[in-house]
Amino acid sequence: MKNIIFMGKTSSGKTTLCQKLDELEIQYKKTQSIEIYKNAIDTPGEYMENRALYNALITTAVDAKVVAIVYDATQEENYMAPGFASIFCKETIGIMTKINKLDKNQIDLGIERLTLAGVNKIFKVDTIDDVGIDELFEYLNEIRSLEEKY
Ligand SMILES: Nc1nc2c(ncn2[C@@H]2O[C@H](COP(=O)(O)OP(=O)(O)OP(=O)(O)O)[C@@H](O)[C@H]2O)c(=O)[nH]1
Ligand SMILES: [Mg+2]
Repeated sequence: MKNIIFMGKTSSGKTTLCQKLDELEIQYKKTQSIEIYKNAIDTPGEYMENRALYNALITTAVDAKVVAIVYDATQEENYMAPGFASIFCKETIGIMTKINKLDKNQIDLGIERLTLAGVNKIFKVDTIDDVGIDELFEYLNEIRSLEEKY
């Protein structure tokens, strides 16, 4: 079982997070289908943008301990339906990316949307500038060690 599955709209920063977690070179690569990394499961943005593809997200999420909704507040559209997190029946977190590019209004709106979607916890990160990544990784290590303990 993988630690985390990333889902969120196109260009929200899912693959970049996968590369960061696996300590790979950060390199742009459009995700065309579900991809398995050492520490994470990556999904294409289209799966979040098209409700007909939610089933693929639900079935793939079974193989992860935590669901992460990756939210890019530099994009105005919101693809997260209220209560979206409840379809997974497992710990669901929100990760707001590109935080260094955001103003306060964008951050507040992002928090409101992620909260409405039903996430348990929100991380604010900039994967490229290495902001907030340590907190996210610490949280993932905690999840991993809890799992080993019980
Ligand atoms: N400044 C900044 N750029 C980011 C961040 N995360 C991702 N990017 C950039 O955003 C672009 C898209 O990132 P990806 O990680 O490929 O996005 P994705 O969510 O995997 O997109 P799809 O595969 O299309 O679903 C790339 O050019 C990244 O370099 C971030 O935290 N800060
Ligand atoms: Mg991708």
